[in-house]
Amino acid sequence: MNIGIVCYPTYGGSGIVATELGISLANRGHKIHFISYALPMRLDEFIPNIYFHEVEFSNYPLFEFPLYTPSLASKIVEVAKFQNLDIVHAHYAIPHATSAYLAKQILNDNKLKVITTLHGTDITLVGMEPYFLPVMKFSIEQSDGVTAVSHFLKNMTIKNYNIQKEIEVIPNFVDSKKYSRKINFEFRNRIAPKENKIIVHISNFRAVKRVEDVIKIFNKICKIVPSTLVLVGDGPERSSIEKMIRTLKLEDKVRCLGKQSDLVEILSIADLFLLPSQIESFGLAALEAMSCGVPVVSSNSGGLTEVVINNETGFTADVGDIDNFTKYSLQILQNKELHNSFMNASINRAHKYFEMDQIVDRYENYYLKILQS
Ligand code: GMT
Repeated sequence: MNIGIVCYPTYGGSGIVATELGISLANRGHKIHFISYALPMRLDEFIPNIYFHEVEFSNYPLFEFPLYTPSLASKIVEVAKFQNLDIVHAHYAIPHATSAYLAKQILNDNKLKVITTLHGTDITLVGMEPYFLPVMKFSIEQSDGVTAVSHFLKNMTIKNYNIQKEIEVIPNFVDSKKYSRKINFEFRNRIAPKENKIIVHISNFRAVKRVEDVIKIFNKICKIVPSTLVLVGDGPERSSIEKMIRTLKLEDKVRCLGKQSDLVEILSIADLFLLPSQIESFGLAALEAMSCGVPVVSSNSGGLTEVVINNETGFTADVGDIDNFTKYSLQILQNKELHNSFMNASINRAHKYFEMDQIVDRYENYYLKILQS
């Protein structure tokens, strides 16, 4: 198949899923055309069957804001026409599903199918704003196929947008060959003293991730168990988080690494992964940690409970319940037997239910179904 993938190229789950899916489909012989305003993050080497088409947009002085939606639609029209696309797969609805709809109308080609994958805040937060809602509802309903990354997100979409359309749940995935525990001891000893436990948090440091809670929980843990906190990622909350670390005098115990490309090396040295988000439609970072054998303590909101199984692969707690997050974290860090059991259960769950090949099969079959519709 000739498949156009429209995604955000930045450090975020939807872009990562789109890129890994595209690479995997390209390895299966499909021709994949990425369409975005910059090269997606994990697409930094030449891969046969993968092409990148950059969306350019005007900065003409009359426009106070960049007009991405029509520029993207025009680029989709061009790529679909000259590369003979069968499918345009839009990851994250805003504005990708809208631009894809527009492109299909312009092409007036019923054979071209538009598939939209809903990822998270496009439904749970941003998409609910009154200035987006009618356009989102319309764009989702007009897509030839719609998938959501969790049952939670599917139900929320139906409820919030009153959508009658069938939504297929295809969960996110992990490449277990890549995401497996490989400890680099030299790196481990550079990050923390030998006797310390290592706690990791990875996110794009937005308010929804509640990174402040990570610091509050760690501040309690490190008073009981010698430990080091490793923070990976960057975003709007980073400066205030670093200020909080200084105020609490935790500078010696917290490593703020910023954006990192080799997450496996970092996850492989972790004893615990913390994800206290306000809401997650799925929680890809938790799945990648589990695949590397790291027990996760997360909030019990949204789709996280479809990934992290309470008292089996880790623990889940109410959003903002710092005491319980701390209690559960300490249980894992202080009980080797429990840690090992959660570690094995995490690896098994990641591989049994979320293995890349199995999920990419599901996307491939879904494409075929929509093409025949
Ligand atoms: O919605 C976001 O925060 C952005 C989005 C993204 O594009 O990075 O993340 C969402 O999609 C990921 C991939 O499907 C999910 O693993 C994340 O849980 C989800 N984020 C939220 O729901 C907050």
